[in-house]
Amino acid sequence: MYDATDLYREFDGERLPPGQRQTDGFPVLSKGEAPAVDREDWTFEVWGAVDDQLSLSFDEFTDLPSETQRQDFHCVTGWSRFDNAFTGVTFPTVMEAAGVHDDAVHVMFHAADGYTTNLPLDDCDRRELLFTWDLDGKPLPADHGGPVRVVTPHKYAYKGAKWVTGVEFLTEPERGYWEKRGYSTSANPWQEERYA
Ligand SMILES: Nc1nc2c(c(=O)[nH]1)N[C@H]1C(S)=C(S)[C@@H](COP(=O)(O)O)O[C@H]1N2
Ligand SMILES: [Mo]
Repeated sequence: MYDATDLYREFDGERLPPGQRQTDGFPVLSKGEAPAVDREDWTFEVWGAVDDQLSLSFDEFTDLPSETQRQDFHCVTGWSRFDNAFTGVTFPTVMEAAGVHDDAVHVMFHAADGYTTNLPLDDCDRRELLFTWDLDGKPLPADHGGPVRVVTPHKYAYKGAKWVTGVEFLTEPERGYWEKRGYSTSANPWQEERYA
């Protein structure tokens, strides 16, 4: 299994980022109710600055090359959950499938509940940014974003859209749901980038 739990070394920090405490549970944080999406109706779209717009069913998406990674999860409200095993497709794999244009610099993630979140493309083009459907060997629970969510162990977890429905490649930065409300675009937990 690919181990992404030591990526904190890149950010000159400790495994537990400053101001965080470790939790054994897995709290649920959403802006509203979990939307009812099942694997059969789920579609994944890629659009914007790409050669090939994608529209994939759950079976088509999970047929892309996938892997299982051990990852930590850091919530901006102050808790971290260590050693989650997530199975999914990496962001670079999606980039390759869509053929991202050279002028793409930014990314917007879209979700079934209307949630959006943005990141610079360089922060997304990383192996540990996963589109995952399986947590600790079981289908990802709906309240944690199943059928498929994004996880961003190098960022606070609000960058990881639950119930993800698509990725938009942008040639200019735009702000997502929490970013418009004052949260950080870069969201590096080791720099405590909580607010803009
Ligand atoms: N679609 C969607 N994704 C979302 C959210 C949301 O409200 N809707 N909340 C974000 C926030 S603020 C956090 S901390 C994490 C929480 O993930 P969890 O509920 O699995 O702990 O999901 C993120 N992804
Ligand atoms: Mo959050």
